[in-house]
Amino acid sequence: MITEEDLWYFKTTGFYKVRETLPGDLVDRLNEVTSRQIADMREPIVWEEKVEREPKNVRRLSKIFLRDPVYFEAASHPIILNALEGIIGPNIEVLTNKHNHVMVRPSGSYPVPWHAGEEPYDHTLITGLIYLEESTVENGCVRIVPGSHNRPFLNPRRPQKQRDNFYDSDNYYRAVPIPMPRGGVLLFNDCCYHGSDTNHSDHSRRSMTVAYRAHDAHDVIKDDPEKILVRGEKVYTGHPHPYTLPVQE
Ligand SMILES: O=C(O)CCC(=O)C(=O)O
Repeated sequence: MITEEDLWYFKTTGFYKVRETLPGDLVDRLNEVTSRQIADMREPIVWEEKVEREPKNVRRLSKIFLRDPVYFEAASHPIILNALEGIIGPNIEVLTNKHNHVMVRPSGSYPVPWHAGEEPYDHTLITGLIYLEESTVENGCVRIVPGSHNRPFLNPRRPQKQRDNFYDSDNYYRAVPIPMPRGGVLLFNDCCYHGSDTNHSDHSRRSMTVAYRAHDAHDVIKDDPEKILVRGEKVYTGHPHPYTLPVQE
């Protein structure tokens, strides 16, 4: 569980680095499955270069929860859910229609341009980055602009285009790099601006990206196929519609 002090920092900066790491054997299995998916070039894939479709050019594997159960095992690991429970409460869902991918980031992989995943007025969405490999400044670790989830100005959520210069942004000067160990888990408010630099090493830099949200207690329809409950229950606390007035005596 995260402490009150951790929660204050999370609310202020927008991110939280989980202290424990996932078990080594789970990370090994994630890597074995991922290596197979890359070798087989199993679609859907986002390519580094669309013209050269070969394993060394796999930038991102999409829809991972349909590929192998090991990805869901990692995404719903108690180490992650315990931390999330301290942030978004006991009823936690994983979204299958947001993120749900592995960033492979092969050697030379071009930057992830600065962006914020959600508008700051949206229902809080927490992004979980689960590291299959160590992430360093050299191999293009994620950089987050602390506090940017609380911005009071309506800047565009995606101020850059896909191949824009990573350094040509105010976000670069405001951000902090967040190196992470193999098996590490980084949680952040998806409204934060974030991005990652070119992978300057000669290895890949793999991480899973997962979207978590508190179950919406006001939603009447509970069987949304794009939301999987991973902890707690689908409670309903809204006022029923049509609203029935109390019977007058
Ligand atoms: O770690 C990275 O390279 C950036 C991850 C990210 O922004 C994403 O997967 O949407």
